[in-house]
Amino acid sequence: RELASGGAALLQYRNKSGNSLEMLQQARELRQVLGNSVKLIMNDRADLCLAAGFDGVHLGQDDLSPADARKILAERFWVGLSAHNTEQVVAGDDSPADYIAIGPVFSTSSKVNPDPAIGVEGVRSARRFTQKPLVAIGGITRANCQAVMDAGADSVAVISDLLQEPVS
Ligand code: TZP
Ligand code: MG
Repeated sequence: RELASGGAALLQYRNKSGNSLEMLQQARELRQVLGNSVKLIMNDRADLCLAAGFDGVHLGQDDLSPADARKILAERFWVGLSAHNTEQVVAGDDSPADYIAIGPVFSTSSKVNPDPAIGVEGVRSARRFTQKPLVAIGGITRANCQAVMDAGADSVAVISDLLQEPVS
């Protein structure tokens, strides 16, 4: 997959307050505006991934399991999984998830009730437990991402650093 070879730009649509209808409308708009230039990942919801014509779903620990999401989504869809500690990385490694997101690495204000920050050492530790593509998330910035990649992440997921100061 492109993620493993470092080729793909992914954009996740994340909406923690909208209802299903609002989410679907916004997701379809994103697809329309962006075309096929970027892989679009739906947060939490396999059903909305399909309905919006997205490329994959990102699952949290309280969402459908990767195995159950796979019952809904054919092989061509990407299924990502969030993990917050070693146990969850090990379980994710044993699941049909295509990639594992580990974090929060640093403190974050983009998530309500985040798990404890695992630091760069947490990324290094997660790397030992999976060969799946590992995405680091939580407080990642353009300034600290190199250290995170050096610890073994294959890529990083960023919200606030890009929203506060978008790439021009
Ligand atoms: N999961 C763990 S941290 C996080 C999510 C969704 C938010 C990351 O946002 P930011 O602003 O890049 O810290
Ligand atoms: Mg989620």
